[in-house]
Amino acid sequence: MSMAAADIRYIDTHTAGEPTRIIIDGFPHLEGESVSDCRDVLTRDHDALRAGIVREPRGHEAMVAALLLDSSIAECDAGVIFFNNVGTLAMCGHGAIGVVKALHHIGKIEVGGCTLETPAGVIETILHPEGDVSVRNVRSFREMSDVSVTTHEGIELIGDVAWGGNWFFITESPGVPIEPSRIDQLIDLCCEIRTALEADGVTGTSGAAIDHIELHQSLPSKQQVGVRSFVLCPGKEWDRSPCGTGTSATLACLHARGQLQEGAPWIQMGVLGTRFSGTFVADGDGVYPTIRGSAYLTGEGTLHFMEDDPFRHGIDL
Ligand code: PYC
Repeated sequence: MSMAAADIRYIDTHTAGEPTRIIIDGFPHLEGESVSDCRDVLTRDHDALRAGIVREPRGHEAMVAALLLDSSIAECDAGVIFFNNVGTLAMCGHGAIGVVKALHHIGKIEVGGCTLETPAGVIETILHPEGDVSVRNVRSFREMSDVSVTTHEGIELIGDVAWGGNWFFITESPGVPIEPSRIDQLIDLCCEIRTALEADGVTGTSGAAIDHIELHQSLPSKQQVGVRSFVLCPGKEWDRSPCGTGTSATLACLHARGQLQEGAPWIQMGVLGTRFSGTFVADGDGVYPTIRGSAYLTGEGTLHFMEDDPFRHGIDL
């Protein structure tokens, strides 16, 4: 009889449509002084297990996972490493909202505050009595403004490079409406923008790859201050949620442009029409953003990875 090489216990959630698989037990121990160190160990030693957890046939290409760990920082309730179908993420806003709901579901936290250590830094969350969750993200900032890129099809775009826990290039959608019927077109466009940025050597701080592309379109109603956005994640998957780190990067750019005041409300609507609300506290030329949204439990169970299963490390699509 075949042996299970690993049994991984998980809780599945979605935040504004974007899935998060929260790993609560069974992942090999990661030795490191910080969650950021543990992220490096995960990438070095357990990349195949990462892929098996999120990819088909146990998951799907759009799935993001959140591995819960102990944190060595006294004020943190837990550590968390986020990963997707192609690798790890420094931070994940929708994922953090899902983690808080899962921690509450298993009785680890009450309604109220919960502090988490992520590879990008410490974040402070609040599970509100209404059930939605706020995340005060890591310091976010605009790195470069008015960067010009031209895709190989000759579309010229001007955008900003910003950090919101991940690296983003943010620009207006050049005439492609941000709506579900245009998703294939939006993916192709964002892939082309990412390729053009790479070709032009445009990076974040210290040569970091800009692996998230964010397109904006004005909201139809003049009563709401915000945008509709589309985010291409590392790989070729798009964020079903309005993207928490993308919303954070947007708030940093708005602050840098003087277009939104500290404390003023902001709405970021994703391609599915779901929303995050956002606000920020200014910190010099950067901001501490807070995003707020809702997550829902969708399942829980144990993943098996049998030794004789040819797809125990997922299907590399
Ligand atoms: O919500 O920050 C986010 C996120 C990053 C990648 C997918 N979602």
